Amino acid sequence: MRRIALLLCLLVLALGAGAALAEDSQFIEHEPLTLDGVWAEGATRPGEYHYYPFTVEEVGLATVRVQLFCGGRAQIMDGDLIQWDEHYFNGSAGAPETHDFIYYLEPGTYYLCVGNGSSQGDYRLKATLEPCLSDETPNNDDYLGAQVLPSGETLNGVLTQWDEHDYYTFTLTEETAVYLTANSTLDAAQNLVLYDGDMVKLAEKYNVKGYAEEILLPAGTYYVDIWSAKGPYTVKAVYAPEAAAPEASAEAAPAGDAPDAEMSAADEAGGDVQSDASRAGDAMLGFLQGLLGG
Ligand SMILES: [Ca+2]
Ligand SMILES: [Ca+2]
Repeated sequence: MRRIALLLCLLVLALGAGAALAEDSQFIEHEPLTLDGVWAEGATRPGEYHYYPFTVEEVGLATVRVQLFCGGRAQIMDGDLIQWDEHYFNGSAGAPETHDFIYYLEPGTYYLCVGNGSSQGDYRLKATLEPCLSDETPNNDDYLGAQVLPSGETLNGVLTQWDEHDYYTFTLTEETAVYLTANSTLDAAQNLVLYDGDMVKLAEKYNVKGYAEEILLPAGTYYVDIWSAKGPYTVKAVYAPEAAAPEASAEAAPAGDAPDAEMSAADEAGGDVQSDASRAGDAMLGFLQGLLGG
């Protein structure tokens, strides 16, 4: 009799252990989340982790909207399942909580994961991608992989989530008045730094919104670094003789323009702020000549 009781005890313990195992973390991979703004619906129980892969085909601004009708957590992860952001929710069936994950992403596969140890209830999520123009080449994160900035060509770039720097380069065969412009439509500042061939900093511009200046530079190689706030920008350098005479610049700059010329020129012309060049250039030229010429 005692023996049977012991066996029963062991059986109960074994069942308990089995139940505990069943409540362990469960990795559930769902169909990929399409970037078309259509809701994917689901439900989660404690210990369940619902993974939704999504693929970004071209660089752009991704928005993943997550809505929980319960408490819980959502994580956004890269293709190696390394989380870079998370949000804790305190929703309920009658009052869902919503969170948007918004990031500029490079092409690749990413994951959105819903669930944690205690989360129980319904959720839904949807994603969209706003593509950005980009002329970038790979490996431009440092000056060794700098992308050539052809004279007179406006290049589009994007500082994405893991982009610390985007480097561009141009080479002068003789002393040249380089007309350098950049623009950004972001509210946050993107900055520009000009380096010489030894990566010695020559000039720095905080917030390139409507940036334009003419800089007299000796022969040599130069690097332009765009960094800081995430998002798209344009950059251009005019340094070849044939492209150095902007035909329309005189007409493009009405006399007696407002002092806030940087902004208005940028707004009207997008990335191409010709009219701003003469003003900003004149102002900066003397300073830079002093800086470079001693
Ligand atoms: Ca980069
Ligand atoms: Ca970039």
